[in-house]
Amino acid sequence: MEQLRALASRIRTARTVTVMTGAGVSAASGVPTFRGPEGLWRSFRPEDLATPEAFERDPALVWEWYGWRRAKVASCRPNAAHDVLARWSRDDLKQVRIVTQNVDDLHLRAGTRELIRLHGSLWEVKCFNGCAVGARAWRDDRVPLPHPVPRCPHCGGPARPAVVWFGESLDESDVDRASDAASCELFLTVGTSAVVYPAAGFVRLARSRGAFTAEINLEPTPASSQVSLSILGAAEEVLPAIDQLLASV
Ligand code: BV8
Repeated sequence: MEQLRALASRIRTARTVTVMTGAGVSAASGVPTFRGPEGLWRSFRPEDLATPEAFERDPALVWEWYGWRRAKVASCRPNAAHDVLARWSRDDLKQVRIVTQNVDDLHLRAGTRELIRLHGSLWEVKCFNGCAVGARAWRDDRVPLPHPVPRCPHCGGPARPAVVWFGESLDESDVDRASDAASCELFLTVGTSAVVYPAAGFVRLARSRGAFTAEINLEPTPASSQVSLSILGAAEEVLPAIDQLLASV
């Protein structure tokens, strides 16, 4: 409880707060995490399927995996962790920015303002060949999608999920916005194993710019030794508890 009070008082006094989230924030909604036991699909690790090479090899298999994840997320709802962060992001007295690695858009469904999505969205699609018009992602919420491999409506080539695959660079404007957000008084990382880069590098960047850094995670991570305060716990319990403390004074 002492740690929660310490973090709550830091949040209370900070004018600029940035929260970086990972799959752990959506776990309580029923969305499988990446490295948790339920992260495996069939026998594939995410890193095996979330690559341009895997799509080249077998686009139908990759789309089957993304179809499975879309159906799963469509049956889920934002949880208390998403709701608290969404409310903080709408607080006009404080600049709270949410940066996420998640592609499930549950932060958006919870009403988060100005969400910075580092790795794209399961609900957006773009042209695999990157044709002139199709390179710009479009939204497609249909579950299931009508074809095993959707086509680009502009060039007729295969369409792909508009997510950032391993070995692909992130969108420059998202990285710039996330870097700006790392200039803050308090940087909080929640529900991430902190192993995927460049996302895992932002806590160190924030610290190097003088931010007080903190972590909320079910288990220790490589970030635990980098932050000033590491709280072991479930996001859907710890965030509402901190929110209560903030409201109580
Ligand atoms: C790139 C979209 C330029 C797709 C994703 C430097 C060092 C080492 C490697 C690299 C490096 N730089 C680049 C690399 C390569 C690579 C990388 O980082 N590899 C890792 C595996 C070592 N990075 C890239 O390829 C990036 N691109 O760098 O481009 C370049 C290119 C080539 C070479 C050099 C440079 C692109 C990375 C983005 C990939 N796309 N997602 C899709 O979703 O299909 S990443 C994906 O995995 C997620 O978006 C997320 O980022 C990551 C999963 O991590 P988490 O979200 O943290 O989830 P995880 O399951 O791991 O952990 C959950 C945690 O929550 C656990 O700790 C658990 O205990 C906790 N938890 C569970 N329940 C709860 C909880 N906590 C609280 N409450 C709970 N209830």
